[in-house]
Amino acid sequence: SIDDCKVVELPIVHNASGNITVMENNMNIPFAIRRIYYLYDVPMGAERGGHAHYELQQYVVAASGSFTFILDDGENKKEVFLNHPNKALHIVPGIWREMKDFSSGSICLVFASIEYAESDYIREYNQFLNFRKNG
Ligand code: T46
Repeated sequence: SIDDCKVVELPIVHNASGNITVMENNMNIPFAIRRIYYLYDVPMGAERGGHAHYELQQYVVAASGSFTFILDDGENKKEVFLNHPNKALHIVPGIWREMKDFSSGSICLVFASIEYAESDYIREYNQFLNFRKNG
């Protein structure tokens, strides 16, 4: 459910010349990373997402700027605002997501548990509700 989608604080290695945050399999991420992608140059007012995944889970980070995720498990919805590179949103499988309010120059960095496969997408909201109810 959306209660399993939590914002996790990532460690910061800080010194006078700046910060480093590390994503390392089996250290600070609860799945093995199989793919990384990032959204950028998102025009003002654009909305993305509008789908769920059967298997994919993700850690999502605002590497720069900010944006909002709307998460929906078929029963409840919540909005999560991400605006700092040391905060990761964990999205578990089977969650409908939409994204909005990308700030100018923002970068949405995603660590993903599986390779890209269109067959892992649910792009029809009614099909998503049916999947949530009946598996
Ligand atoms: C999510 C948000 C944050 C590929 O060819 N390979 C890939 O790995 C990905 C992610 C996408 N694509 C192609 C497939 C589509 O033709 O890029 C196009 C747009 O993909 P998608 O509809 O997945 O884009 P978003 O930004 O709506 O969603 C993506 C992720 O799929 C999604 O899981 O949480 O980024």
